Amino acid sequence: MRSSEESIIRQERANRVCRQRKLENIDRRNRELAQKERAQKKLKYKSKLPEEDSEMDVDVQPGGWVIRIDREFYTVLSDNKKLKCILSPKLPPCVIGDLVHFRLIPTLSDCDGQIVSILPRRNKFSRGSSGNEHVEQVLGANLDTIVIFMSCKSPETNWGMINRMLVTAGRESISPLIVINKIDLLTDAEKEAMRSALKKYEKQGYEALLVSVASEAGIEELEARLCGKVSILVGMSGTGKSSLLNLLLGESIVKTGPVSDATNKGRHTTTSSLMHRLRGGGFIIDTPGIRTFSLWDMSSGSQAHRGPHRGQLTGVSSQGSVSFAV
Ligand SMILES: Nc1nc2c(ncn2[C@@H]2O[C@H](COP(=O)(O)OP(=O)(O)OP(=O)(O)O)[C@@H](O)[C@H]2O)c(=O)[nH]1
Ligand SMILES: [Mg+2]
Repeated sequence: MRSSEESIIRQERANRVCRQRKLENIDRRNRELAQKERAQKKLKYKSKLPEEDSEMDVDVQPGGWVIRIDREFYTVLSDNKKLKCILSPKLPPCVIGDLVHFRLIPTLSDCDGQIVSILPRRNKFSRGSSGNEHVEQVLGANLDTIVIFMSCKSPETNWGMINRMLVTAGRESISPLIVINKIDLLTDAEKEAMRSALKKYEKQGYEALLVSVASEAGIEELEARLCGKVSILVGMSGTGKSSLLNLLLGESIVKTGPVSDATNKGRHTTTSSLMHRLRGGGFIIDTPGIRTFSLWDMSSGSQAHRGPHRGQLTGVSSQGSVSFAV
């Protein structure tokens, strides 16, 4: 194994320990807060919201994990409970995967509380927004794996998007996993051609899998790679991200939709990102399909890839072909 890879793995392990400690601290604080709440239950709540400045110190606020975002509401997983929160107007928007502190506000009628701080992110997966690529859109934070989820047909594999996502994952030192779905639609010869296309990536140290959610080919191996990790599923609409999720969860929880016959493209069935707990351990985020993935932060300093695949990938948008620096 290359030494740069070893150091990335070491770093990832250290990150995971660090995150585990943060979660343990959050659990401890939550228990302390629950004790306080029990003691306060006998007192009547004030009808007005407390001023934010008069809150308890942030260290004793309960903490949790942002697992869903619906417009102005954030679902925070805390102590195995899902709480609906609004965001303090003093904060920038949260993203899925953010670790946050919040305060419970029993006087609010349509939600449980308010997020009052966001912990520093250990990494983030961003793109240039589809409307304006000079504006950053963070798709997820505090991640172990980016699952670049494409289909081989219906819709066709977008190699340029795969390459740009690999570059982005490398910059943030997040492990990428290329998954090509719907291999049940390929002839044997087409499967072979796809395998050899992926070999180019594997030779450079990237992991790649061919799967079929429909026939469940390759799904066991994919599930094993996701086990115990925080992963995000990203790719074009219609590639089968939500179908995979339903298969992994063992029930049809997430809405899926057919690919358009006219355009061979997905219909953007999933409209908001949502994090799910995997049966074998770990979490996975289903995201809405994306039309474009433009690299975020093209400044010269960020051109040097910081990830395990430093400087190797050079071709970023050619259809069906990739190029690597020797
Ligand atoms: N043939 C075949 N079809 C599949 C497979 N996986 C998913 N599909 C179909 O592909 C279509 C799109 O699936 P979805 O799971 O909704 O795709 P998605 O990536 O979540 O799409 P968005 O939510 O729009 O991003 C559905 O009709 C699925 O039944 C597969 O392995 N083989
Ligand atoms: Mg979907």
